[in-house]
Amino acid sequence: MIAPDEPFLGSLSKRWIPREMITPPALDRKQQVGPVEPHYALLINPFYSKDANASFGKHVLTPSLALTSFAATTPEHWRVEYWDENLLDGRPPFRPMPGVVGITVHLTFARRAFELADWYRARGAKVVFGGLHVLSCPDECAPHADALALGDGVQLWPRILGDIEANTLQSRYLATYENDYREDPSPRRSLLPRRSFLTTTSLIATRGCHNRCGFCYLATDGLRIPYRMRHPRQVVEEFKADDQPYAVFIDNNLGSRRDYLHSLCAALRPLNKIWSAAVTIDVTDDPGLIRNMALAGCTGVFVGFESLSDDNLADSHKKTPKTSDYARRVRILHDYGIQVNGSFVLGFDHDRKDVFARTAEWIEENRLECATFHILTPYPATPLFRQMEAQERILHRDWALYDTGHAVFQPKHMTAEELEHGYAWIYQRLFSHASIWQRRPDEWQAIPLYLAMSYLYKRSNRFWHWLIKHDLVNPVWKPLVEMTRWRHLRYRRGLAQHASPVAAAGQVVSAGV
Ligand code: B12
Ligand code: SF4
Repeated sequence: MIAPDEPFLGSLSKRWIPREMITPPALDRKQQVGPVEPHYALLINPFYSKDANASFGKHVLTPSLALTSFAATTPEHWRVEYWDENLLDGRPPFRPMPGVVGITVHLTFARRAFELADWYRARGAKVVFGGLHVLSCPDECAPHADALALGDGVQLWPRILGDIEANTLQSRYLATYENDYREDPSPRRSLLPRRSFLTTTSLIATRGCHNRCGFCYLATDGLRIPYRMRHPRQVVEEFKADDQPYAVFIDNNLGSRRDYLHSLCAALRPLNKIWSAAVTIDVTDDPGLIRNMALAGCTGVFVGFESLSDDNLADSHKKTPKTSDYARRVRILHDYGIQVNGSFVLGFDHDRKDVFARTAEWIEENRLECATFHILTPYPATPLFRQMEAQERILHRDWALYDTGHAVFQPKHMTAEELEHGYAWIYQRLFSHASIWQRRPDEWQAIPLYLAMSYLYKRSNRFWHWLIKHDLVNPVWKPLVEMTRWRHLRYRRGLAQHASPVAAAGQVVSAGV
């Protein structure tokens, strides 16, 4: 039992973080550059500051598809390069100077995106922005770019490049997400540095979500993403083509349409590979689906529980089962050998100072292998932002701090400082030796692997930093991933022979993002 006031009884130890994980590489203002290569496009994922409380591993688990998805539509006579500043290889290249620089912009790294854009534009490149922040705050982005892509980049990118060639570039381009998702080409994963990510196979099978929670970016004004699915065959082909044993689905909610997930699982099963995905907990309404997921290689799910208070969930308009039934549903997943990475949002209006102790206790009691915490963050242009603004509770608009690790609004039943302290406490609690041990699997055979994984993921930020710096993430993790796959295949063979779940073999790869 954790006392409700335990998080506030003492001070917390300061977490280690190297400078290069909180400060972007410098851009030399006096730098001279050579001539521009007109048909060379450089695509940049800008630097963002990391949170010392969480695992550095999550940033190199799997890449975002923001840039590779539309890179696939680049005409053949263009040369494309990809640069992710978060891989700690320094600032993006400029020799030769790209004719076009495409940058994805989220609110947390908008400032860095603007700095990069100003730097490249001053030296002759055309800069194109796209991504979530461009959609929610276009007027803030416009002064820093030659063109804004508002909406689906897959449709817009070839048009933009064509207009650059014809010298008819417009300042704004607009595309909806109404089109047939099955017509999109596969993302161009060959651009990615393979050694730098645990797996380069970020897959996406569906777009949108059947929910519309008030705090989610999917509720952004003007953003309409109807539910769309790729053909299971396309997903399978992409998985095979990238030749990795493990994939991470980055869909908002892979379980939105259960009939679809059943058919996707049937298509994935013969691959004998493993994967993880984000789903809502209502997938457990259908235990047959959970069984099929396990048989198809699912080793972990990332579940947005958000809160253990029904009132908070009702306020957010999240359609979800009662929280009193969450524990039973977690057991269904565990029974089929599927790890649960629970995502929790802290600071809702019904949260009091005991929320941190209560949440930690529930996670330990139900032996969630992993948990991710977020301070409630009102993203601009969402219903939550409008509500907070109307109530004069927004503390500032420094978007860099809208990273779910900072309190940017006035919580109802505690101070902003208490919310940040509780957030740091709960991470430290869940990453502690005692908590890791308490959540160990029942089967003793599974314990050594569980401990190895937990310590590597949760307590080894120095090691992660070293792996990232030396491009060793994939080579070092690959044997562990392969070991997990073998164990999972053995488990699946047993499961296939029984109508009911069989004892889980214990997994290694942590679920989701
Ligand atoms: C993969 C992922 C990650 C990865 C990689 C992140 C990275 N920046 O490299 C990891 C695990 C590291 C991560 C971390 C975090 N993430 Co994240 N992540 C995602 C996830 C699951 C998938 C992103 C993706 O690939 N989408 C698919 C692509 C195809 O869609 P897209 O990005 O919108 O791109 C399309 C268009 O926007 C456009 N486009 C985009 N960029 C450009 C650029 C140009 C030039 C053009 C023409 C077009 C264009 O074209 C694309 C095709 O249509 C999303 C949720 C989601 N499903 O989108 C969350 C999401 C982006 N993450 C989010 C958050 C909050 C975080 C964290 C802050 C969480 C945390 N506390 O740790 C961190 C920190 C990252 C940060 N500061 O930005 C939020 C962002 C909310 C917001 N309003 O900004 C999201 C939306 C999740 C959510 N439901 O809230 N994340
Ligand atoms: S269920 Fe998840 S992805 Fe869907 S709207 Fe709610 S928070 Fe967003």
